[in-house]
Amino acid sequence: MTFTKTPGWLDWYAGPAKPHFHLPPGSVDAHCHVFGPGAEFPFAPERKYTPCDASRAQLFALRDHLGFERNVIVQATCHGADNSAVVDALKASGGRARGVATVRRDISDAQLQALDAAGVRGVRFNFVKRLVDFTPKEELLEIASRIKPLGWHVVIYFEAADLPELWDFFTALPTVVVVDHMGTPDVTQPVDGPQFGFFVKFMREHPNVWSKVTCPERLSVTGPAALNGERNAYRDVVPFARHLVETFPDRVLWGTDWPHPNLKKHMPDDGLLVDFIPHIAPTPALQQKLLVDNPMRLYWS
Ligand code: 0GY
Repeated sequence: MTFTKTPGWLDWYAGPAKPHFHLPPGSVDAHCHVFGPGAEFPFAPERKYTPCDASRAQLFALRDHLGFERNVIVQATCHGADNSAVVDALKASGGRARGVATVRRDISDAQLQALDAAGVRGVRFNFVKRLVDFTPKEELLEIASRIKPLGWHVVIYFEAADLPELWDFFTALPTVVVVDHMGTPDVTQPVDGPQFGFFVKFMREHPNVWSKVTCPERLSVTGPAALNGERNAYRDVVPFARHLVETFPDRVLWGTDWPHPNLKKHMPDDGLLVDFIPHIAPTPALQQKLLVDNPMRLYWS
């Protein structure tokens, strides 16, 4: 099957810089995706966007170029609840990738077991309306209760404005809960303002909640421009990510978000994204937790 990309689609950047920052040995890119290839793994009929292809081989080449050891591959919404492309990548990774799937309530126990055997360790519940249709909360709670015995966790993706309304549902989840992209703060608001303060409270009051300190390229208003010739792109996002890394050092994860779905203005250089890390995790001890210890505990133990 051939697919036509969504108009205005930005393809991932093919010539990333070599990072200046040297990742600690064993680092995990804990949020990335594969797209198709569409001819092999068709995109889902219910998708809200049609991306370019981004194959497992291209992901693994990026992993090696940047200096990562492992990947956590998150099911992208353009594949709906058909996890074949992720499972294929996990199986080809030689144990160096784990996955986060999207499942519906009609999934059988045998299918869950097969996903587990392939390396899936979580399910993603997506509340971003431009990406998915609404799924009833009781269906999600049922899924959460079925994946809990497998030792899996739930990844949640939502927009900051929706956290108050979703709070009761999130706090009822019986597993570890991993928030995508810091709960998508508006970074023009103060880091100690009410919006981000509410997210910090969510993490502080619930020790089962983790956050990915990811997607500066998605959240930034100042953008990728460097200041004073330094590699300090996306600097308006730094205080938010750094606050979480320093406050909850054992509950943060980092990832590239390659191949960066649905960016409208620019496509980041993944090498420069890696150079963002020491700005948000300024000490070797924090870097070790963020990049190695935390993802290994959640995905490989
Ligand atoms: C991300 C962000 C986005 C998309 C998806 O699964 C997806 O389609 O996650 C987005 O458009 O904000 O985490 O990759």
